[in-house]
Amino acid sequence: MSAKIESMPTAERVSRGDVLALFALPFNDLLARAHDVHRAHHDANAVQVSTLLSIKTGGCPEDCAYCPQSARYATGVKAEKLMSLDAVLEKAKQAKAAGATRFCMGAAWRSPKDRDVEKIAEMVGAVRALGMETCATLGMLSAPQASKLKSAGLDYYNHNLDTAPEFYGEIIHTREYQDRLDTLDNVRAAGMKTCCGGIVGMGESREQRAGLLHTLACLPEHPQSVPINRLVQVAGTPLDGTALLDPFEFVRTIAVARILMPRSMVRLSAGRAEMSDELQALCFFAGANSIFYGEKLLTTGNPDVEHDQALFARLGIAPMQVELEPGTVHADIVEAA
Ligand code: SAM
Ligand code: DTB
Ligand code: SF4
Repeated sequence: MSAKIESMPTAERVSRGDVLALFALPFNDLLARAHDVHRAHHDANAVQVSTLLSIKTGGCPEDCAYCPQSARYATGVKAEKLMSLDAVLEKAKQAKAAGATRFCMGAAWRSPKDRDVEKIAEMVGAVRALGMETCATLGMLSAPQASKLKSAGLDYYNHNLDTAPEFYGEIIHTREYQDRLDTLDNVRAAGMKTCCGGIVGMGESREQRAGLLHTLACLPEHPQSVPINRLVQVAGTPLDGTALLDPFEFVRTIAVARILMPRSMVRLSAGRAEMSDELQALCFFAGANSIFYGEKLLTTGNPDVEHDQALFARLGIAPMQVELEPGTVHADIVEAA
């Protein structure tokens, strides 16, 4: 291993070659290294839990090749209208009662209209008043829209780079990589935390997985939350039938993300329903410390709450407590599962 990699305190000094060298380490060396970084910056036995809700499902004009919600693919997902405030609030209360500390609202939009942002702002305020952290993923945001959401109390905005710049054009044709970077700039400038990661298992090469992580680590600031999704293959999408990624390569991706972005929360995101408990445990050891919790992601399945609670108990993992910014409502202590 090169001295440069041994003493890699910040990603700014890291080249894509360095990232590839991490991927190429013997598995045990990579995991030991990632776990040390994890312990140095986080409680290794605490995992943050967020619940997702699709507040506006399907009918999306974009052509993301992985996505069941694109109107271009026959996936059986029905286009629905934006949910009402009351219905969203009810779901947030249920999520809180089940033990989630963050509520993430997702909409199948290219970008929201200003009148949509008004409605989402109301939802954000109401969810936050429950004492939950708030997150939204609504597509591209302008600077004024980002400010409006920040003022409403939105803690995190999720907007993924999805993959390496050079593979992106094979997956999405309806918006540019730069559009994504611009939205992230607007979110950061508004003072919100970014939740930004990508998807692996889309047929990309290891070099391209390294390219995704390298790009994330070279953003002006590391995203506070880095979701690593394993492609959920959905019939009707162009990526259905893609060769499955070696599970150890997935663990390596988590480990490299942990080393490159030591302080970020690394989210073991979509794809858990298809993972064994043992694979998930390896991911937690490699540095994953947040998950989506609840039976559904946006349109696809996620492990049952009871299953996740049992897995946490078997591993001695406790759900992380919420830490809302000062001056805002504080959540009750969430009982460990
Ligand atoms: N429409 C908005 C957007 O694209 O930014 C927000 C919702 S979109 C569903 C949020 C993210 O979900 C995508 O960027 C992608 O990373 C992830 N995603 C969507 N479909 C997926 C799938 N089949 N497997 C894994 N991740 C997926
Ligand atoms: C993210 O990175 N993954 C989540 C969340 N951010 C919005 C979405 C996963 C979606 C999986 C496919 C579905 O359920 O529709
Ligand atoms: Fe639309 Fe988002 Fe799905 Fe792309 S990922 S098709 S933008 S909902």
